[in-house]
Amino acid sequence: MKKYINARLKGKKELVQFLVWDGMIQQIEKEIPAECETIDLQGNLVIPPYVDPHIHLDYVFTANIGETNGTGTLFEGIQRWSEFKEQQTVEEVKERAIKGIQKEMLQGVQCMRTHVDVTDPNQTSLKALLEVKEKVKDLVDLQIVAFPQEGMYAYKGGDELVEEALKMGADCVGGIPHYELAREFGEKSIHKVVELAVKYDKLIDVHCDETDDIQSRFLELLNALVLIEGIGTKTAASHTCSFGSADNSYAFRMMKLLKQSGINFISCPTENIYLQGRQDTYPKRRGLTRVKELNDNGINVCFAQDSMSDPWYPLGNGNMMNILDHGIHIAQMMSPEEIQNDLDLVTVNGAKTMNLMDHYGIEEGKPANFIVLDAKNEFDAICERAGVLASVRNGEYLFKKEPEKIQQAVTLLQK
Ligand code: 17E
Ligand code: FE2
Repeated sequence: MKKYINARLKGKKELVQFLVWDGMIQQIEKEIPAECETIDLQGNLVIPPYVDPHIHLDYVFTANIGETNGTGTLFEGIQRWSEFKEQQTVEEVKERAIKGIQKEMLQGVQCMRTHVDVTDPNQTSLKALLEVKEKVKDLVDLQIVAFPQEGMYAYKGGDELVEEALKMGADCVGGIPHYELAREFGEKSIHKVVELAVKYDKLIDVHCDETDDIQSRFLELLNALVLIEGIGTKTAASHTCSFGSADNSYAFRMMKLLKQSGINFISCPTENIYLQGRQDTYPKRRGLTRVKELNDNGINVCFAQDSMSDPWYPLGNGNMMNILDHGIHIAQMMSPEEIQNDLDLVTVNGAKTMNLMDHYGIEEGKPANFIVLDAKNEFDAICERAGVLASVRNGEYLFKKEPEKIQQAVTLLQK
């Protein structure tokens, strides 16, 4: 049994204690009299672990292996990846993916959803990621999306590869309608995604409308289909960049329908501010979906990393505070009330998107999974881009570190 004392939970002024036994949070109270090992959290902010609900672990650290992406566009990224992917082995994918997970884990992430390119008759990436998932299962919740990077209907047999991947053990059905050869094929792919999700009882996560082209409105169809099937809350629309460029009257109508289905949104702020707007001169669009409006309308929206050094995006380091900082700037979410809740965008909102709420959150009866930030409150955490002092899973440290210390040589303010 362990007792954590002086924990500052989100939105609470008073410090609390919590008792952990058998990897679970047994009790949260102001004062718990139990005599046992006691860990002092020193008034720091304790939040549920960071969630990265959208990453491509089969792509990480491949940015500079072949030709680099000279135009910085989504489409050249897909082309560069296509040239590269045939040469990779299961062992190489595993090694890179583990490196990517390790990087995120050591910065407080405990839940990840990875897309895996299944447009490969050998299923090299999927085989690797299924092994990795098993290997890391005690350290992170890892979900796998069967993602047809080169389309479902852009060549023959694409849809069958997605179905095969689901049978092999992928958790979610993916799609890329804006990349299909014609709008009708994009629509067909969305129908197929929903059909497969129902048939195999899987979650849905579609790369949806990752373009500035306002004619790309596959979100509308995806939302309508999952609404009718009653599986909106099991569905995520990733990127939805074109919705950020959409006309207000269209968005107004959509907001109501999106709320009705319970669909979740994943925005990748660093990725899409970098990839989108490439055909604009000036003014230049931001490429992000309507994060602030979705949030204001009570629609679940979260942020994700998407890439770590891949053909789409040269940087990316798995630091969710970095993603959050960019996201709230680009989406303009910095009112006092928004700052109070911004951490939700990289924690609980991601967990909801991943359908993890049966075991996610700092509550009695849930696993003792949490991180300790080097900050005393939400404002300081965001303003200072607070580091993660510790990550605890099932009551055990994944890591802990000392707060940063500087030796001050010069004093500016004299008493
Ligand atoms: N693939 C894709 O279609 N879009 C992206 N942003 C990445 C991969 C990273
Ligand atoms: Fe992606």
